[in-house]
Amino acid sequence: MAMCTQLSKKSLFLLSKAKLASSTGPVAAAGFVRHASDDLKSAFEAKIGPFQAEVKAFRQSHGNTKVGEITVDMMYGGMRGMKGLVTETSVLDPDEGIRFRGFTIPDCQDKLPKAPGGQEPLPEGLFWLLLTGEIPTEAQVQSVSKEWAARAALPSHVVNMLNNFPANLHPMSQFAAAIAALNSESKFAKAYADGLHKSKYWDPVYEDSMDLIAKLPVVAATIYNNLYRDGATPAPIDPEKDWAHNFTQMIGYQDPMFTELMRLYLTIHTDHEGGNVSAHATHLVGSALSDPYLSLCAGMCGLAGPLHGLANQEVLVFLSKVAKDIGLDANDEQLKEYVWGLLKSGQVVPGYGHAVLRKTDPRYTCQREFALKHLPDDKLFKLVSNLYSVVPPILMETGKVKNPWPNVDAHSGVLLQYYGMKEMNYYTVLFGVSRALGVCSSLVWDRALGLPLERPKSMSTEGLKKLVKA
Ligand code: CMX
Repeated sequence: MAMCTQLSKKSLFLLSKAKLASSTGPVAAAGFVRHASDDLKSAFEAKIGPFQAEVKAFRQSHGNTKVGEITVDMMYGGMRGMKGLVTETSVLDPDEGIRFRGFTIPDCQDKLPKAPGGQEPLPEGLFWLLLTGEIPTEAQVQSVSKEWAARAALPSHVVNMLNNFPANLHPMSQFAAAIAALNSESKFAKAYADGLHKSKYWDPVYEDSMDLIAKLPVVAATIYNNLYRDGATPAPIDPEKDWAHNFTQMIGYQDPMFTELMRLYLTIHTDHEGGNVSAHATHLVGSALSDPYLSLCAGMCGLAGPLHGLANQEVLVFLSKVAKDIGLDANDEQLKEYVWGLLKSGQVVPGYGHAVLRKTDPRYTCQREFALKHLPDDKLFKLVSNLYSVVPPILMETGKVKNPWPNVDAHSGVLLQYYGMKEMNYYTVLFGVSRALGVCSSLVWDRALGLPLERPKSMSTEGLKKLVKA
């Protein structure tokens, strides 16, 4: 398995602080010229001090202010609605959907830099936004693309491990295992063992996060090629191209529209505030000062559950069954009967419902808009559209589903199928590559803010009964 293009360590444009302070002019580094103002790490570092001070002052004035009540039902009910976490990168409004640092998905589609000739936002831009709170320039985004290209090579033990997994090991298990094994490279684990001062933890956590994000497309491509392309060697990374472009080339997809789709896909799946399973698991494990590789591995194991990220696979399994059992052209009555049959057999309708959202997921809407633009006559898309009108009234009729509307996973697979990616078991890996951007940026902030070990109090039913009586 060929290693990807790797520039030498020195070539990474991580300028020393002294250099940054004395120069904002162009800097030549390993074949490309960059500007100090394009350096993500410096932009992030500049935010740390002021935000630490803001949080400190806020806690000093309001540390004892109550922000909510906890009921017995919340404790048994998956902590729904319980305010218990602080996450800076994004906020999910039940009726509006996600805002990344205050920006909606349409805002991001409008404002974030695009690839030359492209229309969809580059995930690199969203990562910059999540980490710094600022919309980056094109030059800043290009600088992130180059940096990720330079950090992408996998250590040989991870390549060997991936190449030796049995074909019946689910792609998400392969993905999570490879991420855990990558922690041989952890700069944080090494720095911690060497006695790094806690005020500096964020630095190697940032470095690990950048390395990890850079390597994920190579891991994902190796899994894809091993399982579905007879072990084809991933194409070498082009340091002049963006992260999503390099990924699509590595898995052998040449259609520029698939690359555009991937840019959108890898942008919209990044972050969904802090309480979802993958984000919460990553944050929780990171709070034990497990390195970013181990923390993300935990998040990916959570993403692999059918009520979370695996729902994108489940949706395609469901659509394929519908097509097989009643046909792609099934009418509304047939679809209604089919959906009721699923519910009566005690199963969920995958891709519908949400623990927080109470409207159609804007991530669904933007994928629908992509489909209306690029594949309006696709039969599978039409089936998905028909289900959009059939399923919500049925879920409402059950009287118990709090959100009958479609979520992100109801739409993503159809777009992938259209461009030839038929392997539905693989879909959650794509979600995972994207989710890493959100949860890693939160992880870096967790360490910059010095957030402690997470350890909520749990109670037994007996103890809770006594508490309620008292
Ligand atoms: N189909 C059938 N029943 C559903 C349902 C669906 N799509 N969504 C919710 N329900 C049921 C729940 O299972 C629950 O039933 P019980 O009371 O019998 O246990 C009841 O409705 C109430 O659930 P809720 O409060 O509306 O939803 P939750 O917050 O408990 O669960 C979620 C949220 C996403 C797990 C749920 O809607 C679901 O299972 N959806 C299908 C799977 C899916 O699409 N997951 C992906 C979510 C997005 C993501 O994370 O990627």
